[in-house]
Amino acid sequence: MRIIHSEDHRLHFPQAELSGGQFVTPFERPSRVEYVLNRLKERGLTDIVAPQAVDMTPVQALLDLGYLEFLETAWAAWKAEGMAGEIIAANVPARGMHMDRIPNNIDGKVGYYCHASETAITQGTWRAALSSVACAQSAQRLVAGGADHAFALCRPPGHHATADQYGGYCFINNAAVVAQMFTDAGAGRVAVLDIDFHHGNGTQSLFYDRSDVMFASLHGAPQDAYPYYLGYGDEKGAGAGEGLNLNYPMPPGTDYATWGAALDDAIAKITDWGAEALVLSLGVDAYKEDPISFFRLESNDFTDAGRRIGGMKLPTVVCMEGGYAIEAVGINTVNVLEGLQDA
Ligand code: OKP
Ligand code: ZN
Repeated sequence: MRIIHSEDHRLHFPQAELSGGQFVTPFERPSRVEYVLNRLKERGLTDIVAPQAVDMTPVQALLDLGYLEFLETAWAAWKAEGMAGEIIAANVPARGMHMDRIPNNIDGKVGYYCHASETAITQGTWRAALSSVACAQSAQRLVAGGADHAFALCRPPGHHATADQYGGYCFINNAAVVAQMFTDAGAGRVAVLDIDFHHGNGTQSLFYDRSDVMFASLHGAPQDAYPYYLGYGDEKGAGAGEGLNLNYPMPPGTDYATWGAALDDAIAKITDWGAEALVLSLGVDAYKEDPISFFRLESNDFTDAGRRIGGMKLPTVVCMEGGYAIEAVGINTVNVLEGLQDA
């Protein structure tokens, strides 16, 4: 399996994340990628290449142009306003306020385009986000060209990013861009399967009313887990997308028996629907030791999950999402990839 990786992910590393009322070193940090790369090499997965240049056409087709412009220019505007630190949202439009009037002031704009203030924007964030989507796009081209699988070692991750909001460590929704590229190329049915511990609210919202992309997500129940305000089981899609959004919210302490049953259900529905291609949003934060999550998967469960997903025999683009138990991130990620290949 070819792996697409860019060093430019390092351009995004905020000094701090707001967590529990304190500024802490971000959980989503560059060393996560190092652990994955080291494990890939240890396991003989050494076909690692840099991405081709980013193609903005599908990105612009899918996302809000004002949002993209904001991400590209926010740092300069923030600094021009004399702000001393990194960009952190301190205000957001809330109940009873205008949701669709965009302020001129950069501090107001930041809140408009942000849904979670733990995520900072830095000088290099835009370029890092573009390198991440470039990895995903190169992986898509390989799979569209006939490869069974390709792994985009995306960082920053993408699944919380919507058409016009960043948050949850995500800026551009890499997996959604891949799905869009498949449909642009003529695929009538593309499935996005999201096994990150957190609900893929961005991916859900981007495809909620579309008949050509099915979205299935296994995640911590929103009553108990970020992103809190989306991801309930009764969110089933709308209009032409009715029935094509599948949420599997699960409670604290969920183990592989329960999680694996949800996975099997999602796999059966993707298969019955007749998906032609699969995008796997691969977070490994369902792991028992993850510092910000509450499922109980063991490392070998990730291998089994990879096998079950690989059993669909669909052309598959894997996009890296979350996973914060730093040393196990490499093992668990590569376990999924090996399971996929073995299936
Ligand atoms: C991104 B991905 C830590 C709370 C962190 C945001 C979690 C973002 C997860 N005190 N909240 O889905 O792994
Ligand atoms: Zn996650």
